[in-house]
Amino acid sequence: MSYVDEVFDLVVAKNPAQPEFHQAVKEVLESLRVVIEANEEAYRKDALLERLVTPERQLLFRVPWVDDKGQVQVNNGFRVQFNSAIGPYKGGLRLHPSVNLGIIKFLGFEQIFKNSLTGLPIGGGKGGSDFDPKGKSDREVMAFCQSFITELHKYIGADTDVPAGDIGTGAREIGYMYGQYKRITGLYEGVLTGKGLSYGGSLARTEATGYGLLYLTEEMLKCNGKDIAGKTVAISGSGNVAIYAAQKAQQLGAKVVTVSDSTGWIYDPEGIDVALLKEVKEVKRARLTEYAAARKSAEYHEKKNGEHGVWNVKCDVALPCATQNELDLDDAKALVANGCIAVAEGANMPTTMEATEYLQKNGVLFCPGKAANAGGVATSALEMSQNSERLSWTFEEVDAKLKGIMVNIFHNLDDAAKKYGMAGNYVAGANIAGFLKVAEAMTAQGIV
Ligand code: NDP
Ligand code: 2IT
Repeated sequence: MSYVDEVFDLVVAKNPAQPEFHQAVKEVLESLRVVIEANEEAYRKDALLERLVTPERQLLFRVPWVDDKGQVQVNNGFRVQFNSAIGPYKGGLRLHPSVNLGIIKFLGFEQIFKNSLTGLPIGGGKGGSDFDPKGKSDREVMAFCQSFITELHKYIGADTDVPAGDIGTGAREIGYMYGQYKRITGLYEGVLTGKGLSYGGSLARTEATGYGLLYLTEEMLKCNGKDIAGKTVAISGSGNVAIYAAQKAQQLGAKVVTVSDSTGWIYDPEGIDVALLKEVKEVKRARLTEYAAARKSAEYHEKKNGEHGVWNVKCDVALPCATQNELDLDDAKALVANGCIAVAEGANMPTTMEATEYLQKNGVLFCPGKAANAGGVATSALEMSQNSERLSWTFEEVDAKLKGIMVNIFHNLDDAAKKYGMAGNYVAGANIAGFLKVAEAMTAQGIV
């Protein structure tokens, strides 16, 4: 049996009931087959793949907190420090009731290659909790965040592990966590990114993932003889990534006609009103029904039977920006039938493997999340740099660096795909380019 197949079987056997982790590993290992097989004995002797798929450290902890009724609640806390070959662990914290160890491991594993692709010195990590911030008061969210960081603070630091936002973790949560970290340790350091501007945050970090997604999409289209201007874009989600993806798409001359949340979706043929969307989601923390109520041109559709809705709308470019496995084979068929030319993932692993293969086989340009959404973590690394030198850069400076990084990422994966005989396969290109740097660093550092 080939080394790649052996290691995949091992991952399934050793990590039962973690389907998302298996899925992420499978996609990466399939892409790496050609690289590994060219040098199989050396990699096997060093157990390089076994080390790559095994986190350096996994922290599981209890998070007790008191709700507004005086009742004690208990959540599970996670931090997976996956790989530090090229820099301190770096990656977000997800707060969502669906969070479990397998989901955090899939996200941490993806983060290794994403962070490598940015070209910046950051290793891979991820964390979070099954806490649901929805419907909680600010005081309850603060109580949770303080309890969470009271345990986690022992294992993180500006030069060891630097968490940030993800689903359910935005500026409010990062602020509460930062305050508690500082109070316990007495350190005013860049231990978290996505901080507020008044206490060490970076300009453009809020916008970075969505903007970066569009910079990369623009470059991918350009290199394939196409232009983002004038295109119709379907976006899923209505959180941090979706909002700033919609804003940048419009600035680049595209029309965004959909957004969604976990209960429903909007079709707005006149183009999404981003200012209204921000008011509904960022200020009021309300449902999309409020967007529809305030805008005549918008249709609201309730989600039924797990359907995803937005992918049935006619579009040129699709940008999944909500969560994993939200674009399946039926959705891919609908996109192709409607003439979609490009899909770029704002979320982590939003497209199933079958859907990805179908899109690629049907000539749709497809850029995976570990490249397309890397602008968020790249700008987090720029926040770390600013914190280290105790200076703040202008919005224009950070935005220009972000754009340079995204354009560079696209060319790196395009070149890697060509070099290994898979021109246009950006999934393979991203996995190979991300892997090679990490593998070289792991090999140079010996058996650790
Ligand atoms: P937010 O919490 O700001 O927004 C998440 C959005 O996705 C909401 O609209 C939410 O709807 C929807 N959503 C979440 N879970 C589900 C679900 N299970 N089913 C349907 N809809 C869901 O998160 P972000 O925008 O930060 O993150 C979105 C994606 O982008 C995630 O995959 C994340 O890992 C990825 N990402 C984020 C980065 C960042 O910098 N924030 C960087 C790179 C990737 P509702 O409000 O109803 O739950
Ligand atoms: O998935 C991701 O890359 C993030 N949630 C951002 C991580 C970060 O450290 O900014």
